[in-house]
Amino acid sequence: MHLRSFTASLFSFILINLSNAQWNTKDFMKREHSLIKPYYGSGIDIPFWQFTGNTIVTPNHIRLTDDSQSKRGALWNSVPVSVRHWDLQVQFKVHGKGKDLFGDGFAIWYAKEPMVDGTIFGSKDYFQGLAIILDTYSNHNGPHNHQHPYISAMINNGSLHYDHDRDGTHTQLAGCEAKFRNMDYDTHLSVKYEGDVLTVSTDIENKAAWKECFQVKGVKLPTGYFVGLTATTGDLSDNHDIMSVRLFELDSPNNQIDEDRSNIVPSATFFEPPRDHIEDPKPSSLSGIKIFLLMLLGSIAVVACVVIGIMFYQKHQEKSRKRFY
Ligand SMILES: [Ca+2]
Repeated sequence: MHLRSFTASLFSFILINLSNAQWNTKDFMKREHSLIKPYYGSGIDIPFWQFTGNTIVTPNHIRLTDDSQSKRGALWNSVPVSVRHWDLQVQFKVHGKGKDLFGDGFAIWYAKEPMVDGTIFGSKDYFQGLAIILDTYSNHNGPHNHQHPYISAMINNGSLHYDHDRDGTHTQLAGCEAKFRNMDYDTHLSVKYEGDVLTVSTDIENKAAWKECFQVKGVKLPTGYFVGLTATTGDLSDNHDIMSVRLFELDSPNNQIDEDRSNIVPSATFFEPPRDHIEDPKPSSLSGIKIFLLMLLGSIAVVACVVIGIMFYQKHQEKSRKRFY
């Protein structure tokens, strides 16, 4: 073999391997589902994205709400996600003047219906899909088992209602506390959906590493839904800023051939038992009967004791009388 052709074949061999290596790379970013700065002033479209409400576009971030009352902002990807396994990474910043009182928070969506106004952090209730909720304000005045801010996941087939009064604890799959507010450095969240396993991780401690918030197995989501980010303020407020969104396509686990998921309904086999499900005190008929029966038994026992006591006393008296006479 000539040195020249040998060099050429060696070169092509390296090239083929390089391209193979590239195809095997797990982190394959989908540009049509990603949002990377710089952004341009409002009025100019962002490719692949739509926004509504009070959303403000600046070169460095997209502000879903500013730190003022009764605002709502939404940012939705206009291309449905066709990949089956993905990792959605969001760089965000939630900050404001409030030291103890702030809200309400924001939500990251993988939902059937984008751009629909509603009551769940700026999108519709009874939705179909997945919501990752970053709730900064605790609406629940009763006993809470967790602190806020709190990150939780909800899967909905369109039939479930998100209950703000209980901070969604009755419908959440899982959750974790996460102090992501008013940080000087960048804060990140990863929503990974790979082989029916949903994993939510955070990077909010400036360590440039993911820390698992929770993982739930048995989550079934269809393809063809939309990625969205929405936020609201009410009486309390915060700036809810999105710096970037990146969706990476992941290889299917074990490289198996995936079934068609385009027409399934979202479902989850595992729901967390409601942790704050402490009912407000109200009269219960069952416990009323129980209390009545217990009191009745108690009275009978007391009467019986008194009667037996009197009988003993009388017998004792009789005995002592016999002794004296
Ligand atoms: Ca809340």
